[in-house]
Amino acid sequence: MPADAPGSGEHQLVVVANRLPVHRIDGHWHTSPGGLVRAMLGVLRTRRGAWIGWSGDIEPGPVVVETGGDATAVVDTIDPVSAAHLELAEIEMVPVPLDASDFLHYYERVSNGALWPLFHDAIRESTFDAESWAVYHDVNRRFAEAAAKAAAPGATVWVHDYHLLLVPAMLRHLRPDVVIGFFLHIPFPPQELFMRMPWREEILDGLLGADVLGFQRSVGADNFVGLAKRLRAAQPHEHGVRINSESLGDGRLVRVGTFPISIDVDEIARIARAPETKARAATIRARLGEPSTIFLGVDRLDYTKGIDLRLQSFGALLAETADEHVDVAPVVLIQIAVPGREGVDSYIEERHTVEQLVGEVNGSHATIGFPVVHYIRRSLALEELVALYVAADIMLVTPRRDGMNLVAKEFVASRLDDTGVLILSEFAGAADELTQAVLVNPHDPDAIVAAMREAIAMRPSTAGHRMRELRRYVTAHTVDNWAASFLDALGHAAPPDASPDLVGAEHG
Ligand code: ADQ
Repeated sequence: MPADAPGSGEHQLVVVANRLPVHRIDGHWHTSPGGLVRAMLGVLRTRRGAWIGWSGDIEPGPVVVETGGDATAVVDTIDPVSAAHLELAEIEMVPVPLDASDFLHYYERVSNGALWPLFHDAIRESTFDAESWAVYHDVNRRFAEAAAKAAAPGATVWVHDYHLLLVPAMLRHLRPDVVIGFFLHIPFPPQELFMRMPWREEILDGLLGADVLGFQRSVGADNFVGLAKRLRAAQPHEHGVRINSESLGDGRLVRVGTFPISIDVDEIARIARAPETKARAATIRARLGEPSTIFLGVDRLDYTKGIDLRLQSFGALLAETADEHVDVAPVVLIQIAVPGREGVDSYIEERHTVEQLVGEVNGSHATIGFPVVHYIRRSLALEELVALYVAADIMLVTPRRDGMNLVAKEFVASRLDDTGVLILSEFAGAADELTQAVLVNPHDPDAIVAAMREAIAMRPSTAGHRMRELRRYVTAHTVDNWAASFLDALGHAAPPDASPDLVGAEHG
């Protein structure tokens, strides 16, 4: 499409994300859980919105590639468009089909094998290969084309996350009339790590196609601005950077900001308040034998989340207290882990590491009928998760690195009586906001043990004061506020002649 092509779509707001906000269970489509989806669907409904993303089905394609697992198996296909329509009548769902080769190269190899580890401080080695990158590029182009087709003249397009780093510039080329936002859910790495990326200039140029670039933490925004200066001679500006290159749109302002994501606080509080949830929490405590302290971890089974680190420290805590004959027992840890990305080797290894540690700690400290670690590797309904948040005494959130970490905020929002202690990694984005948590360096095993001891020993009045402060903060910073502030920034980026409907008018 030529650069001056008129808008061909009818949607004033278009969300572009790797996944559509629906998934299929037993052949039926359901809206995916999570505050992000709820917040975005709310905004899309009020603005004649469209959502562009992958349905999760792998289409039969011309290339079937060996992965060593069954991740590329071709599955049956039902028409995701019509099925999704049933669930989300007012929002247009635009599926971008992926075949087995796309899934392997775009999703597994580049997104989760190269970008994810590097953007999380290179805590696993990234693998870079040109063939996979070519597919990533191609898939990004298809997402950009779908967005270009769906967007009305002068529309707002909001692109999400590391799967789609090239989309902003591709879309700007196709549709210079639209306002483009990009939000990165994961950390943006320090310059020296980013410089390892073979495709560093292309990624930077891709992002610089946006009008507004949002990051979880200010450190990520600063890292980005530093790189844009270093690699593209961009001029720092009060609100971001000014482009200093013909091909990227000379003189154009790219706004760069910090937009810490949050949760649907009302939804979590509503569930926490329900009598069934309280009853379920009491049952959980009773089933565990009324322990003095319940530690809880809830994570995707991902090496960034530091599940192994907390298991090791939990084992060390039990060993130390046994040696000291200090009576902190019975103390238990419930670890919920959602499986995922099982076609990527480092995830298979992480699962083995975690499961071996669970066995070791239980082998050393369990008694008949009383395991000390209760490990559940499956996805749970939100109601069950909240019951666990309510039942627990101490929440362990110890990622090696995390963009935000919504579990920390969900725990806080569940603690309606202001009891409980949150132990939170300094390396989670949430640490910038949840400063009344017990902040810990998860790379230091002794520090985690010390934090666990501090949390166990914390006076109820101190814990109550800290939880009250945390809850006040989370209640005042919801996912709706987050979406509104990003759309507001996009409104400021819109050209002055854009219609008020396009510029975040309802968020003022
Ligand atoms: P994630 O890495 O997926 O997200 P996180 O922010 O912790 O991580 O969110 C996980 C979500 O999954 C939570 O809402 C939680 O309730 C849910 N969940 C966890 N375990 C579950 C289980 N067993 N069953 C059901 N649900 C479960 C990425 C970034 C984060 C960033 C978010 C949002 O890596 O840093 O906070 O995006 O931007």
